[in-house]
Amino acid sequence: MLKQMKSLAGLLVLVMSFSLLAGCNNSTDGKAEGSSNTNKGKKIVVGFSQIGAESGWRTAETKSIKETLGNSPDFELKFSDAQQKQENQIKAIRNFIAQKVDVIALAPVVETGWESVLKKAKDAKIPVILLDRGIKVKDDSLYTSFIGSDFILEGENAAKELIKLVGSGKKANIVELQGTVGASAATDRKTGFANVLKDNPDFKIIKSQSGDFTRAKGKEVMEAFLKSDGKNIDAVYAHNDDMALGAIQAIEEYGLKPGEDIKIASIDGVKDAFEAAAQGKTNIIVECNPLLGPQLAQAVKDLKAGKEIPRWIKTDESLFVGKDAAEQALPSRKY
Ligand code: GYE
Repeated sequence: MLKQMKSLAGLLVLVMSFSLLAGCNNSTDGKAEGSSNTNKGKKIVVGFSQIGAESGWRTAETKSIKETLGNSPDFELKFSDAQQKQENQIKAIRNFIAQKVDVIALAPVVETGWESVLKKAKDAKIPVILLDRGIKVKDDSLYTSFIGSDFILEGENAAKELIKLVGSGKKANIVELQGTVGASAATDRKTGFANVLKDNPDFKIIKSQSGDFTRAKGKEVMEAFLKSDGKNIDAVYAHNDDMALGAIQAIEEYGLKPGEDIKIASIDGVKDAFEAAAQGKTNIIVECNPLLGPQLAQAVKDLKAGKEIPRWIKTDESLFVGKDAAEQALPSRKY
């Protein structure tokens, strides 16, 4: 009996301390979420204005930032999704300024139109870090740093690989699926590709239109291209994988074989594109790394510690051509 009572008491103590612990955890979590006072002076508050969720790439970027900054004891992340609209991003930045965040991270949907809101951030002494896309401003001091890829190089690499694949003595009619109009990622990827084509006049862009970086629009535009130019099309250059994946569907529905009858090159490196490449449905993947959370976290920490951070923080990226390369890389793809 005594033995039983003892173990019952032991159990009670255990249960009580457990619920105490759990209660403790809950209340700190609640406070951390609800009021900023608890952690003021400790956590670095970062306001992130994200473009939207138009592509697999962007979803991966959001996840990386939420995982790195959202789960860290060093940061408090304020996240805002602009649903592809610049006006929403401007509103979000104004809110971040009003909330006196420590740093603003901005993934700008387009290149122009940022001057006045960024001037407000500068006047409020809040540094702005650009993430993944660039902007055009007369006053370079309106942002501190850009974290992201070299889109011109990506476009050049896509063109070089496509020429190699088709054969440099051959001719090819190419259709281009552009990204969002006015986005640096679209403008520069177009420029890079065109740079290489200038020296290879047998490779011509016969049609070029925006598919807004989405799968649905990529498919829609490709359907129109096939309707007007059909079997005359030798290759597709898509500014991102999602549009290429839409194009693959359109080509199949048209009755041709993507990756064989029509060669495909695109940029990003999302898993779905690797899966399509492993099946031979697309040919060239130029990687563009969306996992920018750790680099953003480091840049913000350095900035707050008074260190100078590079004007352009680049990411390591690779190229994948053909079925075998895709198959080999697939198991280790992180996004
Ligand atoms: O390639 C595309 C996304 O800005 C680099 O935006 C980014 C691009 C990316 O929607 O998939």
